[in-house]
Amino acid sequence: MGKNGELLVVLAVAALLVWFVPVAVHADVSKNEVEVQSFRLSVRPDADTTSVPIRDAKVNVYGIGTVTGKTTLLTTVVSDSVGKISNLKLKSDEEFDQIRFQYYFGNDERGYVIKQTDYHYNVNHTRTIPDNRVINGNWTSSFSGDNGTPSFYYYLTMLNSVYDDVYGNQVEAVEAASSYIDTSQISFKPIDLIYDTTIDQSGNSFNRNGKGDVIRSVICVNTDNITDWDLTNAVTHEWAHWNMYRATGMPGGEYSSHYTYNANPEVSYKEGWAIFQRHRYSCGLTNEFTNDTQVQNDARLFGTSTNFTVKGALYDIYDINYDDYAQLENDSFDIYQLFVGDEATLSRKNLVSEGLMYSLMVNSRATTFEGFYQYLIQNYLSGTDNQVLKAELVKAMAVNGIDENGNFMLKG
Ligand SMILES: [Ca+2]
Ligand SMILES: [Ca+2]
Ligand SMILES: [Ca+2]
Repeated sequence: MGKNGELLVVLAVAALLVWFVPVAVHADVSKNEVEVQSFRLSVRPDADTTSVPIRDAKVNVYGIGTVTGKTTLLTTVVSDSVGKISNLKLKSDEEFDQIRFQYYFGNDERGYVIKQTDYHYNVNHTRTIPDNRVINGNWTSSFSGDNGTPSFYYYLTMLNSVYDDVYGNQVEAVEAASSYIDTSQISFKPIDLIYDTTIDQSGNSFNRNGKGDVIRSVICVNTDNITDWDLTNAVTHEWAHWNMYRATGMPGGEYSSHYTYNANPEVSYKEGWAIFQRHRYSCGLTNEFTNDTQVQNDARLFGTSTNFTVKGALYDIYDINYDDYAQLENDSFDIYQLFVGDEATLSRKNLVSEGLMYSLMVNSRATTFEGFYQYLIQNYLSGTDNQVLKAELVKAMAVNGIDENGNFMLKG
């Protein structure tokens, strides 16, 4: 090859380089791909209110071709504990120039916030994909439409967070207790929450046979509940009914008030359990004075088959004597010292104790407080080693007017 020939080869190689480099770059930003490095969606009703992320929630991610008119589902994921989805490299057969994030208020594991038509509430956030085909950022929006005002969507977001916390706490508690008690019979099943302004009922409820078009067990949260406190109380109470129903077949049931005598002790137990769970979730082991001493200070409750009496007795099995509270009542029994005993932080004791109570509720299959109590005695306090602790339990129950067999002393 002569000099001219070599020059031609060099030029040809140079031309190839010039030709290939742009192609390689073009392949990196293919118009049928997108990279979601990080995306987070938060909801607020107005510019003056702090936004809330939609966390631990199902998210459908779509690619939309505005020219082709085609929408393709790219993936379905669950947002993390701060409402974020991240590190996704997504591809479609079609080119697309927009990306849509469809957030639901729940996930398959715990359930969703829905209407009584069984419609699953969701919100959509659509963005034009930038030239580098990378999505990265946090967005805050208000949503409204046929299904609600901006405030309503904000309450849906709060309800999602509350339910996420309640569910997570229960799962964590059972896990924490699993070293000390048999938890093999425990599983969690999802249940949806109906939050719907068209429901005509004053309170919240657990409906084992469904509600409206929903013909499966469901929880109804009244839409008058709009604060974090009210939503938490509603969810913890009805969630407790759902879990007891799964374990024992006990549905909700009629009662006049938490203070009135129930001829059927099953009513006092299942309602007392749900009130205990609601209260326990907010106050934990450090129960307040008025609550801890409620039963002995109210003649309607002491020794009588009422919802509050059972709640008080369950709380005393669970709570610990600590600091100033040790002198409040003659209750030196607690479930933690029976099953564990080792020192731990208050929050650790709280979690383990809740897991123990939940496991006893499930394992006993009890339908009355007496059944729960007898299960505890027969399985864990009948040995000669345990007579001191058993005597402490008997004393603690006597504070509530419950006898050594777990029966109401006066009326039950
Ligand atoms: Ca008490
Ligand atoms: Ca106690
Ligand atoms: Ca107590």
